[in-house]
Amino acid sequence: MPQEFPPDFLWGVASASYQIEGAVTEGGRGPSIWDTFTAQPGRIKNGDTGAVACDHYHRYREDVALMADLGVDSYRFSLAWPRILPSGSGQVNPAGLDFYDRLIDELLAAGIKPAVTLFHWDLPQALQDQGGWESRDTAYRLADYATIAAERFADRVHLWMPLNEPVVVTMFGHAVGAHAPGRELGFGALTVAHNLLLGHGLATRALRAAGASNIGIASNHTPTWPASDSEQDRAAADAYDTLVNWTFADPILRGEYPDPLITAAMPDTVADDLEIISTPLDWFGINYYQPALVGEPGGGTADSPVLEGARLPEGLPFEPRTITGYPTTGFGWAVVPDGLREILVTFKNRYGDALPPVYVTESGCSYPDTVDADGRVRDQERITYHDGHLRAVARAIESGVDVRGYFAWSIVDNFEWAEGYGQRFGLVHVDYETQARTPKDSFHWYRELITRGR
Ligand code: PNW
Repeated sequence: MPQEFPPDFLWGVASASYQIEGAVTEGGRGPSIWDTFTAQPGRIKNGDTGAVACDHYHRYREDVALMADLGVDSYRFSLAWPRILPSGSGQVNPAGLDFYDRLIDELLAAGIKPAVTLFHWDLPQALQDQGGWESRDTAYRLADYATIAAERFADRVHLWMPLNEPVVVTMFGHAVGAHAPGRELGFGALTVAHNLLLGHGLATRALRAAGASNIGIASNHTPTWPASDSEQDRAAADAYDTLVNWTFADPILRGEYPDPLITAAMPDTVADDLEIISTPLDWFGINYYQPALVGEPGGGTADSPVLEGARLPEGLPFEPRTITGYPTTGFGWAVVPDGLREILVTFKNRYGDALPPVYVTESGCSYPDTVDADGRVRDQERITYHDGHLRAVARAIESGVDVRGYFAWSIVDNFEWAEGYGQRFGLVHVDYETQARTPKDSFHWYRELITRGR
C-alpha cells in the first residue's frame, strides 16, 4: 500500500488540549467551559472530567518520545486558550506560552512537525460568561488570541488551524446540548455557526498578519446517504447534508451559504462577513468518522448512536437512522472506510479548483482495549480500521484529490467528551490509575507502515 502515497505524504497523529493535558488549575490556566460542564452532575458518563486526563502537561516529554518512536512526521495538538489567556482576552499568561514553547521545541528536536489547532472546544469560561459563541465578539477574541499564538510560535509551526469541527460545536454544544456549554437552541444555533466561521476567517487573517503560513481548518464531514430511494428520504438526506456539511464548507470555499434560508438566519452583516470567512486557505482539513444515513422524519427509529441521549429539536426535516451491515466501533459508530474516499471525492467534485490541498486531520475508532498479561494490547480492529481508511485515501488520490497527509485520532487514549474515559481511541493505551502508557498493536503496525512509506 505505501507506494500509492506520494513520497512527501505527511503521516501524523492528533490530540486536543482538554482531552489529554489535565493540570487544569496549574501554570496559571483559567477555567474553560469544559471544566464547568464536567462539574455538572449527569453531563458526562461516570462523572468523568479532564482534571487529570493523561497528565500530558507533566508527561509531554514521554509522549513526544513515543511519537518519535512511532516515527510520525507531524503531531496535531491544540493550544488551551485558557492557558494562554486565562480570562479569554487581555492579560497573557507567560507560563501558558512557555508550556507550548517547550512542547514545540521537544517535537522539533525529535524531528516532528507541530500542527496547531487554536480552538479545540475549551473556550475560556470568562468568554462564555459574555455570551460565548452566541456573541459575535468571541470571533474577534479568537483573532486576538491567534495573533498572540502566531507572534510566539509562527517560526516553528508547520500547519495552523483556527478551529476544530465547527459543526460539532454548533450541533452538540449549542443545538442539542450534549457538549459544553450545554445550550439547547435548536435552529437558533445557526448564529453560533456563523460566529465560529467569522472567527475562523478573522483568525486566519490575524495569523497571516503575524507571520504564520500554511493555514487551514479541521472540519468534520459526513457523506450522507438517503435511507431509501423515495423522494421523501432523498429530500431529508439533502436537508441534512446542507446543514451539517455545506453550511460549514461553502462559506469558506465559495463565500456563500448553501441555502437562502440559512443566509436569512444570519446577521445583516452577512455579506461582509462572508468575504472574511472565505479568506483563501492554504489547505483544507477533513475529519472523518462515519457516514450518516438519513430518512424522513417519523419514518424510522431515530436511534443514531451519533446523537444518543441528545434531545433533538422539534420539527427537524430529517431523521438520522442506524447504519446496518457494517462492523461497529465501541462507540457503535459504523466502520465504513469507503466513506472517506466518498467525502474526499465529493469535496473535489463540489469545489473543483477552489479546493486547496487536503489533509485528513482526524480519523479513528474506539474500542474497550485492555492490556493482556504479556503486556500487549491486541487491537486488530483498529489496525483494520486505519488500514481500510488509508486505502480509501489512496483511492481518493488516484481519483485526483490532492490529499497531503493523514492524522490518526489519537496518539493516546483520552477524555472522550460526554463519554468520559469509556471510549479509547489511542494508538497508545493509558492506564488512568498509574498513567502507564502501553503502545497497542496498532502503534507497531502504524510505525511499520510509516517506515515502509518513506
Ligand atoms: C471529534 N460525530 O469529535 C473530535 O475532534 C475529537 O476531539 C474527538 O475525540 C473525536 O472526534 C472522536 O469523537 C467528533 O458525532 C464528535 O459524528 C462527534 C462526531 C464526530 C466527531
